[in-house]
Amino acid sequence: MVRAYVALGANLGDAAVALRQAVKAIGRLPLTEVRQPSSLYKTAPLDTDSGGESPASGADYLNAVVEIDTGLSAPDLLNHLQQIEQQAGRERPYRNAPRTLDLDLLLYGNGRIESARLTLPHPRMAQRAFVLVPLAEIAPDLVGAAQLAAVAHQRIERLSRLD
Ligand code: PH2
Ligand code: MG
Ligand code: MG
Repeated sequence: MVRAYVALGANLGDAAVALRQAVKAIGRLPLTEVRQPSSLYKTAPLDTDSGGESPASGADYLNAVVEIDTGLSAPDLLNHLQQIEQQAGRERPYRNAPRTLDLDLLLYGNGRIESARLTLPHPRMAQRAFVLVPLAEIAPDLVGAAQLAAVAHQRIERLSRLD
């Protein structure tokens, strides 16, 4: 089994329901168990295409991170995560369009991968409070104080438990 972390995000439709259902769906994947979800967070939308992550227009997101143990390979896990996105009605009309559900693989053990489909660790996670803050909640050893300080200007508010 490999310890892995998945970031969840949504800013279209009932995002809280989408994130809760996604955690359940991840727990039903073959060879996979959810160890713990973070709390649910409300976050300012960021433009993640602009190099540094700058403010974007659009609705606030709900974000969370879930810790799992999995016997799936990283590419297989990614396939399953994309299936869950599709079942949640995810459409991709353009890059960074508002989404009913976005599942991003952040970390897969100590795995380092650079393929066309998948880069691990997630190359931009350190720039995003909406990833680092929930990750630090459930895996404090993985996030340094300096990393959190670097994204402290990004708006993020803890809402409630996710489970
Ligand atoms: N995801 C994006 C683009 N911008 N902003 C926030 N706050 N949360 C996200 O999950 C997010 C975003 C692309 O996946
Ligand atoms: Mg994604
Ligand atoms: Mg994303």
